[in-house]
Amino acid sequence: MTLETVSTRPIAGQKPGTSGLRKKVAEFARPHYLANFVQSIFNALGDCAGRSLVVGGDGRYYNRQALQLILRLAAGNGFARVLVGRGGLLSTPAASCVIRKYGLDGGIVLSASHNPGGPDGDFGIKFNGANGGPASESVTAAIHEASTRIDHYLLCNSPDIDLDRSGSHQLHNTTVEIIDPVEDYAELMASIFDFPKIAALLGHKRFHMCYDAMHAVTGPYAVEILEHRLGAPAGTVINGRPLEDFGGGHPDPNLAHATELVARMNSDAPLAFGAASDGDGDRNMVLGSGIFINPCDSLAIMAANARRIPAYADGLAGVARSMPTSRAVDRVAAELDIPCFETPTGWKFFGNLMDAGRITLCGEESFGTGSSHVREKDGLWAVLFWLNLVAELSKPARTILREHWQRYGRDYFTRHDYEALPAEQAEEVMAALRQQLPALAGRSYHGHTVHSADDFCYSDPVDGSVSAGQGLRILFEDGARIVFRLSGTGTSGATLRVYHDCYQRDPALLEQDPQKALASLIAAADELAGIRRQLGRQQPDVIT
Ligand code: VG1
Ligand code: CO
Repeated sequence: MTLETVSTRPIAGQKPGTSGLRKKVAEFARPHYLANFVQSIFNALGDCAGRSLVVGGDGRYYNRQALQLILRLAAGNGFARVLVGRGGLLSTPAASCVIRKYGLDGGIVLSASHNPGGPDGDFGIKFNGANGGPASESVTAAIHEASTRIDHYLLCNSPDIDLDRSGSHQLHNTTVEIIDPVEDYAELMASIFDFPKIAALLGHKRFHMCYDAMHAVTGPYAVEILEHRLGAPAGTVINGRPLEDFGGGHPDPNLAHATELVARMNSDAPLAFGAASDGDGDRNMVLGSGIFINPCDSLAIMAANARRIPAYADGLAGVARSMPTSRAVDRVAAELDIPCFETPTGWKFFGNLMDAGRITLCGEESFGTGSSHVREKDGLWAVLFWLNLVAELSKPARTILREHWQRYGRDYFTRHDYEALPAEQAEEVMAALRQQLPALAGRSYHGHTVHSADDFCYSDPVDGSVSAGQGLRILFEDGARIVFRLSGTGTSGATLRVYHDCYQRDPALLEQDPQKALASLIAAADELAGIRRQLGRQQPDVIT
């Protein structure tokens, strides 16, 4: 096995977005594209000799080819040890778990998360650091910067490795170990939750649940944990086999995409509990019978009940949510008298708060919830949290949700996405709105008077770093709020996300359809941004 230096030139556009670098498969498959980016990660890290990494992905198309190349590059760069999930698989939270458990220097996760896969679909790559979390903004910037200066990469001319069998391989000075992708993660889950209690619930004749893995990475994890370790009947996990194209589906756990789960929840033999995860296993959707639990409410309920879960019995250091997430968790934090932080969208902003011991739980409206057990959001963890709560409280999920609203009031929330907009047009709409912000206070839109408006700027309380331009916020005098931002995870055109929320504490008004409860705010958002007028869109493409 020889080491080779391959000459290359910078490729434009290798700039990671909200969560790593995401592009069409065809772009990643271009000559030098992936090698350039991976070498840029290594260059940003500095001397890689003697270091250790974990690598794995969500199993989508191009996962295996990409992995083989990354292993050659890692060997070329002198890494001492690289762990790889068997079959090339590792969910995002499992990769975070492995980095932390084995004290590795970092990890590379191959995933475009909830974006569709297949030859015409998307591929993605993200780098996590030694704390197990997504690279911070400064590291991401350094990687991008390295990609603009790259002139060669280092490769070990080694043959492909058998990814499907556990075992050890030597590539030059690098030891590659194929590990069980599920084992460490399953053990971690067993150390957090009351498995015997959940097992009793799952074994109960009248409790039926369904977990939709959407043919993405969580299938093997959910089968092992729910069916094998917790004794749920075989077949509890549906679409459990990871497929390169996710079976043609869109591995995004929401009511629009988890269609098989939704059908089963509403069938003649209704289920008590349903859940789904996304491509790389970091998102979750939780359904009670006849009810959808909004992720913002889910985070608040977890915070309010955390002491009932073994790992959080001593209480929470604090909580955090991304800015567009509703303020339901803030109300719980105020009552618990613990700090509540508001961060920009994307998990990378939670890491510092966790490392500093300032928060235990955090979440985003985009079906992401997590805790300091790893440094990523964690889909299956959230599902187990809910199952543990249902078992502990001996109440159905829908009752837990309704009682929470009765006690704290309800933060109605909805996000409207306008997809595949011409990028320039979307930028123009945002720029026009940004310009108007200082003049908005005092003006009224569909019965809501603006209190204040700004472009969210975050100062990290731990390292003092500042992240500006994180979303346009319009706060109204009645407590309602609208947020506008452009997605940072798409691969073509632009997606405008409009987030609406308002607070209701009247016990008689807690069970409305969010689209109705928020109708005047939705109309206000349209008027403010000119969604129909400027963008010509009559309705959103996706409502969550
Ligand atoms: C979206 C979500 C954001 C989430 C990100 C990554 O980003 O809004 O909350 O952190 O996806 O999720 P954006 O920039 O498109 O709004 V995942 O499951 O891709 O890791
Ligand atoms: Co994801």
